[in-house]
Amino acid sequence: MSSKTALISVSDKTGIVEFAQSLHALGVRLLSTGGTARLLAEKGLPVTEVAEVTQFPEMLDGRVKTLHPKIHGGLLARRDLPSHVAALKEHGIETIDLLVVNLYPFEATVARPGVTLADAIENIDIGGPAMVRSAAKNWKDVGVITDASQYATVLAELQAGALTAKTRFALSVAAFNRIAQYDAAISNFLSAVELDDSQIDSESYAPARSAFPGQSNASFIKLQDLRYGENPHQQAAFYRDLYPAPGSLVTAQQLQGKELSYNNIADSDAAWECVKSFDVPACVIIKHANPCGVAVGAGAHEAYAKAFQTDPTSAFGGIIAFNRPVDVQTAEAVSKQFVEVLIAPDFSPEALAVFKAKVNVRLLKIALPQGGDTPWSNGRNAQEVKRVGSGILVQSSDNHVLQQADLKVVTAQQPSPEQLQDLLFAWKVAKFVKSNAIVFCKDGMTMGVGAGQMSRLDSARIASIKAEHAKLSLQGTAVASDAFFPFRDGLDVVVDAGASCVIQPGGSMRDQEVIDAANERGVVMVFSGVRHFLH
Ligand code: 93A
Repeated sequence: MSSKTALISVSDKTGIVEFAQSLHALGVRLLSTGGTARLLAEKGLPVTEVAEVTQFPEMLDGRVKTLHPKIHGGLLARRDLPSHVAALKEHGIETIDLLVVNLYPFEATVARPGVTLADAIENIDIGGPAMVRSAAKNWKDVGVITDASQYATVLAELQAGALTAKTRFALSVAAFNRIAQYDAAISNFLSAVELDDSQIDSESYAPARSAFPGQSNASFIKLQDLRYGENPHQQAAFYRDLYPAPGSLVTAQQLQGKELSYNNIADSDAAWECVKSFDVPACVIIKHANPCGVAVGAGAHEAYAKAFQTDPTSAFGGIIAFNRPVDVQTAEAVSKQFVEVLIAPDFSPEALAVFKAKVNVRLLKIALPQGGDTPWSNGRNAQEVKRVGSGILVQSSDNHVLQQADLKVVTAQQPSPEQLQDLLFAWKVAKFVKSNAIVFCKDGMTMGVGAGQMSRLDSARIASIKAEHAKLSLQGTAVASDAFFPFRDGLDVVVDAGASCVIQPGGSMRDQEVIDAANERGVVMVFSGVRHFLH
């Protein structure tokens, strides 16, 4: 590849010196922009500055560096068209055969908390994407590198002679993908900015809420390929939002253990979202996306002991989440059971030592969200997406939080303060149980969970069978039903099992029949006014 020319212009300079050295060793002439040229020259490489080629200095604080016919002509000219070749000659333009660009770090800039609009704007790369598009369009004659991960492949082919057409085309496609992703990041960020007139000229204006949330593009970054999907014959990968909500699963740090599987990730999310919803120390144990034990306690240890008691059989191989740091006492208790994933805001060094020997246990540390109101935490990620046929269903997340004041007591009998506590706890848990959900609770712990049944009656029956298996008495329990009882039979089943109070949305045509049944059986019933279907 002698007498070939490469133009190198990179913001992230990782690996660029070694790559340029290898190009130089192959006899490739190096052109470069200011900062990149300085670095390469420092390392002793012969490099020509773009400014020398264009006979124009970089100007406007670097906003105009490569936007010049001498550069774009060299990238866009078709080598097989005599008219193009003649035009190059007439204007003294030399061809560029390889373009190496990575763009101003827009995504990293706007991911910084408190980023200003001015900072974000300054990090919108103009010349870089323009060159990338030129080179990618002219893929038959030009190779375009947009990511450091491509250096090795490209180098290997150049060392073997030249880039193959196949590789050049693949690089072109990757380049357009990168530009699309970059532009989506810009459009996403700017769509979330609500510009206040008084702040238009302010350099330090920090973006606020989205003015047109519906306009923003969803934009994802691949975190990793997964070994397989829900089943071994399915392929899978894990992507994250460009702007993850603080305290969300993708912000987790894995401290130890095997790679997370597809099902681990799905269940961990269910566990973490549920445990996060409690203010007091809580523990959630998940199996197949459903809680099989949820409890609150004086601390993590007590919460775990109670949660485990709900359904020790199902807890085997479960995913366990805490909303408080795991101490050594809790770690020792948990390590007695088979656990797939353990999630907490932190682990004490002694707790970590307990799991040292259990190399397969995956430990995830996730910082609890601190609140805040940034465009990337207040709704953008609060969208849920489900694939159906050749379409997608999108909805805002179910983030309804029931307040005590929202409750409507519909029976003659009023709830005691303890019953109220248990009803609110049961309701909180029911939101995270797949429909139809029936959840028995007492004293801040689940006593029986019926999940994912096509009939509410069956969920109620299963919940009491589970309590029986766990040798728990359902006498005096509070029950939550995620949707209304269409008939009195569901209520009768839970009261027969021992429930003394029930929370349900209400709103059935036969509400009166169900209320009469509750009065007749002498139990308390309250309406929440909201439903928590979960599929
Ligand atoms: O400010 S720009 O939009 N205008 C340009 O003409 C231009 N040409 C290259 N940004 C431009 N670049 C970008 O500069 C590249 O995409 C790359 O990210 C960066 C490299 O600058 P330096 O070599 O000075 O570090």
